[in-house]
Amino acid sequence: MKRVIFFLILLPLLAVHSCKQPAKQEVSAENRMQWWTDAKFGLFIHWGVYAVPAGVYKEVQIKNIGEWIMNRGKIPVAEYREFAKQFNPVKYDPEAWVKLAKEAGMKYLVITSKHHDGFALFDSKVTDWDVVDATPYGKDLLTPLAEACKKEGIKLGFYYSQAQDWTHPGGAAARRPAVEGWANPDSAAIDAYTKEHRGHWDPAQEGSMDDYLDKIAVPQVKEILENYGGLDILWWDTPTDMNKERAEKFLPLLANHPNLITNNRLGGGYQGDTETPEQYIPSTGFPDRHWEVCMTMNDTWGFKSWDHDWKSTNDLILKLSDIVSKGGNFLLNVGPTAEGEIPQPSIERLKEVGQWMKVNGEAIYGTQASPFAWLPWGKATLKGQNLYLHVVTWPADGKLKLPLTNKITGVTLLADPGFKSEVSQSEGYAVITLPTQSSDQWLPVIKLDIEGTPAVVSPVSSGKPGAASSVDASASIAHLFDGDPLNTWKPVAGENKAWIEVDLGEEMPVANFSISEPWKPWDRKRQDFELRVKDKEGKWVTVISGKTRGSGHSADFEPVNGRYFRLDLAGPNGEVPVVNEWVLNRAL
Ligand code: H79
Repeated sequence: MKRVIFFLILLPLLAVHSCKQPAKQEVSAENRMQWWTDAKFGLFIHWGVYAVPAGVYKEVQIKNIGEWIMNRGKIPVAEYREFAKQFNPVKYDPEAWVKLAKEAGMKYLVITSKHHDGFALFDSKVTDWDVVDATPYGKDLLTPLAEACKKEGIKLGFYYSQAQDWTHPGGAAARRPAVEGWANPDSAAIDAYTKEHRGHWDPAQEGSMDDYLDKIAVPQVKEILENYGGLDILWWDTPTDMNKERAEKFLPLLANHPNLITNNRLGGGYQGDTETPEQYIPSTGFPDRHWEVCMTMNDTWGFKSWDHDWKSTNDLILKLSDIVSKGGNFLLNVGPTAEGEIPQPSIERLKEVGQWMKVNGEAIYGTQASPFAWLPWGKATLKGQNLYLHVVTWPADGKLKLPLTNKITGVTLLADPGFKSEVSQSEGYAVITLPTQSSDQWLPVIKLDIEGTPAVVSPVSSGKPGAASSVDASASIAHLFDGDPLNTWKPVAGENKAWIEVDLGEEMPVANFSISEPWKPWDRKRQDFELRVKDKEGKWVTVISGKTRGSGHSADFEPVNGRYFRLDLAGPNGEVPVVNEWVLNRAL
């Protein structure tokens, strides 16, 4: 229900608010984030009009993620709006969705209140492109969901695409020219138009982005913040064409919600509370930031009828364990259909993950990152005097070796109360004797009671002397081995290839290396690396080579004996390579 009068009232109010300094940064960050860091596991829900075409336009399967079909299929605005007439989620059962999230062991959910197609799942007063005005269903979808969350004790987050909006004039559009076989017969002409028009593909999208922000995005964010009983999370997405001034249009609203958790995707240099690696697990985490991996269960966020590429339950559990062992959260997605049903394969997986969580949840909730730099057989989490060992590869000889010197006073297998085990401790290691087969169907977790805070064996490269082909004046070789993942080594400007070297002091078997790289959201700049070891004749022999992940890299390999190791690096696109921390781990 569009009410122009609303702007007239709202705009002066906003002007007054924007004079105030945003209070958000001033609220105690740790208290505000506590429930979130304890929660670890949440449900992402991508739902909207894109569930109607469900990955098919004009009988052609449109590649890529389903909620991007309008963009990838170059669908004109008027034609896309027609899909809304078939968006009739009569099977929508918000209470069942929330209960499913709960059964999976999730503590919060985040739903797309508006995605890049501009369609609102709520009753927005500033547009008729919403579920109430544009669909036969005609009811706000988020009110009953918010109520169900409150009832079930699940925290509530709304995703909101603040910059990209492909239907309201002036909204941004991130669009590259097509490379695939597009359904639209006017592909070449539309791609040419896209190039000239800020990514748009339909003249109906033209307009001022500032007007769009003032008239649609900012008022809608006010609506979602105020009309649903208070949000716990506001999940921005894609800062396309955003700048500081545009981002600041939203800040007065946020200042009114000091406990709200926001992510790093607003743009304009605002970091928000959380980093948001999308569709990948960072190899070393982000030690100075809260972070959350968001990921799909198949290969799309919004429902696609033809995507059956489901990750296994076991894979999802391993991902949760990996993320939590690095100190992050996991936001796992479902894409309901236009009828309002979560796909059956998603339901099955969530229920199975929930079975695992029922038994092993104490190794997840409220834990801290693993104190170990590396474990060859799995992951670990820590909670007070308990170390949880997530045994990914059960030892064939039944002997689990742990580089820990604390006294171990108890050993339990969470999945098996009758479990018996022996522990021997010597030379800085503990060896836990296990049955030769795990009794957990999925990832078995062993709980240790330990005395004192974990005293772990440092990586063999810690504090060791290094060398490099060159060192920039702002950097230092020692930064590579000092355990501080925030300071860097880099070569002098202009050197896009460089090497770093470490002397371990004596020959020893090495079986893993990791490097952490400076993290810039949306950057994902990959560096080429080649790890080499000096052999008996003094020749450098390759151990492993590849590309980093753009946020670090970690790899296991067959143990190699050596004292001197070297890492050859090449920066992306002629830039200098940069490394924060380089760790070599001894075979156990
Ligand atoms: O909501 C989900 C995505 O739609 C959204 N973020 C998650 C949570 C997102 N928006 N932009 N991006 C992610 C970056 C997107 C890149 C791609 Fe594409 C979209 C890769 C493939 C499709 C655009 C079109 C770039 C290449 C083709």
